[in-house]
Formats: sequence, C-alpha cells, structure tokens
Amino acid sequence: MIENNDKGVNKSVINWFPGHMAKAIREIKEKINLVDFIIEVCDARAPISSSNPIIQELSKNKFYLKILSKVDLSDEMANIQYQKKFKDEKIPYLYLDLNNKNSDKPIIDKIKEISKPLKEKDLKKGLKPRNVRVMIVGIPNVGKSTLINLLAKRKSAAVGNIPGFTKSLKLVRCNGFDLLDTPGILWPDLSQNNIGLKLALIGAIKTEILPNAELVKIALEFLNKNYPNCLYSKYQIKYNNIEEYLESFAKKMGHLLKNNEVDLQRSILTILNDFKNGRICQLTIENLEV
Ligand SMILES: Nc1nc2c(ncn2[C@@H]2O[C@H](COP(=O)(O)OP(=O)(O)OP(=O)(O)O)[C@@H](O)[C@H]2O)c(=O)[nH]1
Ligand SMILES: [Mg+2]
Repeated sequence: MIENNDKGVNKSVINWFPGHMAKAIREIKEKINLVDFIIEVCDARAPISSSNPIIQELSKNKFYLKILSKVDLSDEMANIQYQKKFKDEKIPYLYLDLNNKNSDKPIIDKIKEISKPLKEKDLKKGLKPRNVRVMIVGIPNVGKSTLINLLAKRKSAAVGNIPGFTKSLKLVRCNGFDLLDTPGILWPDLSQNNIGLKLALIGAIKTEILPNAELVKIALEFLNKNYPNCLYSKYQIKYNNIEEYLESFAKKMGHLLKNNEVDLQRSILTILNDFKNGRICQLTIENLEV
C-alpha cells in the first residue's frame, strides 16, 4: 500500500504560500522603485508555469529580462519551441545553465543591451553613467542566488538546493551593476493548469508539505507517456501501474524496512529527487496532464 498523507492532489489543501513569502513580496514591492531592471529567473523545464504573475505585474515600466535556468536539465526540442514563442512575443530571454561559469557573458551583454537607454540618458546630461540597479526575482529554487554569484564571480549569495533558501533581500555590487537577490516567491493560487504540481516536481515547493505518494504517480505516468525510453533505461523496470512499479523499485534498490517489508516512502523520495534533479532525463513538464 502507498501511504497517502491524506493531502491528495487537492491543491487547495496544500499551503503553497507560507507567511514568509507574503513578507518577501512586501519587501520586493518596497524596493522595486529603487531598481531599473528586473531579471526574472524561470525554470526551463516549466518555462510558462514557473513565471510568476505577481512579478509580471511588478515588472511593468522596468527593463526586463527572462532567464530560463537549468537548460542542462530541460528538453532541447521543447526549448526550441518556447524560444520561438518568446521571440514572437518580443520577450527578451536567455536559456542558460547558471552553474556554467561561461554563462556570465551573455547575461552581462544582454543587460547592457537592454539598459542602453539609461546609460545614454546619463551621458546626455553630461553625467558619468551610474551602476544599473538589477533586482533578481523568481519562484523558489530556480537559481537566483546562483546567478548573483556567477555575475559577482564570488560566493556573495547563499545557494542551496532547497526551496526558500534565501530569506531576505541582499545587495551585491559588481562591476557596473548593483544586484539585489530576493527570496523565491510563489502566488496564492497555483491550482490552474496543474501549476502547483509542475512546480512541486521541479523542486520549487518544499517536499515536506507535498502529497508525495500522489506526486510520484504523476511523475512516473508523465515519464512513461512522454519519455518512456529514458524511464526504462534509468531504472530498468517496466511501467504497468504505480503499485507494481514502486514494489519492484523498492526491491531492486534494496529499500527494505527492518522486518524485510518494502520501504515505499524511501523509494518515492528517491524517484522524486531523481526527477527534480534531472537524473532521469532532460525533460520539460509544461504539458503535464493529470
Ligand atoms: N543543473 C542546474 N542547476 C542549477 C542551475 N541554476 C541553479 N541550479 C541549482 O539549483 C539549486 C538552487 O539554486 P539557488 O541559486 O539557491 O536558487 P534560488 O532561486 O536562489 O532559490 P531560493 O533562494 O530558495 O529562492 C542549487 O542547487 C543550484 O546549484 C542550472 O542552470 N542548472
Ligand atoms: Mg536564493
């Protein structure tokens, strides 16, 4: 039996929106008038669902760049489709692996290109162009702090593979830019288009509050439908149904309890971790249907 923590996939029951996020949004709103430029970091595996409508609203009247992080974990064919969409919609974007130290140059070039009018305005007034003030925003765990460190070329911001790692706003100065790191923020209603589930599967929501038994079923069915060869080559178990799969998985991995019964909770967490850390295959989950 899969133990269900009785949260099911009834998304309204899950508290996606902990108190510290409301506080973070307040702080971001307070500081937004001080910045010229918003970089929204989204996850390339969910390029639409990982974009926060609150940020879209706040970015109006600011220079804006969308960075799709974790390109190394995403489906290359899907990336091409979404790049076309962003291009058609005239949304400035970059697809990047933020852990690659060479990713800094395209970002710096793009910020300079987009914020050129600001520099020209200063020069016209006979002033020395001031630092471009950039606020880095996005949902939790997408790589905002990683991006700051990449641009600053030092560990200025704390990075961790746990959503909600950054707790408060932090200013980092680096050549020509003032960068403001912010805590990851979600929005209160994630129920539409399975957004909450997608964000949970890519690691933007704390595992502890999730209905993991339901999520693993959704993850395996999604993989079996969209990336069946990857799923099979990763674990070499044929997918028929969730109960059988988890049972075989636990036995194969030696996930056993003291009484030799299978430890399904351990198997569930292993699969969900492999999924979110890109260890099963490069994938894009925007078209998730449940
Ligand atoms: N594979 C891969 N991992 C990345 C990339 N960018 C960030 N990460 C990893 O994602 C995890 C989260 O990175 P952070 O920079 O702490 O994310 P954040 O957006 O600041 O997260 P919060 O502060 O919780 O909102 C870390 O383990 C990073 O190494 C990327 O482009 N590719
Ligand atoms: Mg952070």
